[in-house]
Amino acid sequence: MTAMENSMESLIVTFHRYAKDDGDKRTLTKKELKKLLETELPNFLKAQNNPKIVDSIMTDLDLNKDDKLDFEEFIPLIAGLSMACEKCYNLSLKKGKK
Ligand SMILES: [Ca+2]
Ligand SMILES: [Ca+2]
Repeated sequence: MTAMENSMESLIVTFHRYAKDDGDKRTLTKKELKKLLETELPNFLKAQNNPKIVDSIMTDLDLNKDDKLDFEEFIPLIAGLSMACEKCYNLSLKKGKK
């Protein structure tokens, strides 16, 4: 597999690993989302410095308002974070060139 295929697979596997906690592996409850963020994205959580961040992520992403995130609702979070990371990456590249 290519690196990109691996990244996609690891997203899917990670989603399901946390989603299966309550027996329904197709969706993340708020509790499962919190555990995923705390374990897989601790630096992101720290940077937010907001105890309500999990609630607001949930509200933002849960398009059909069932208080759960399916994979389709989860992906925009990763896409958004990737875009933010890419900006930081570009900034650090520029700094590096000085
Ligand atoms: Ca679940
Ligand atoms: Ca939902």
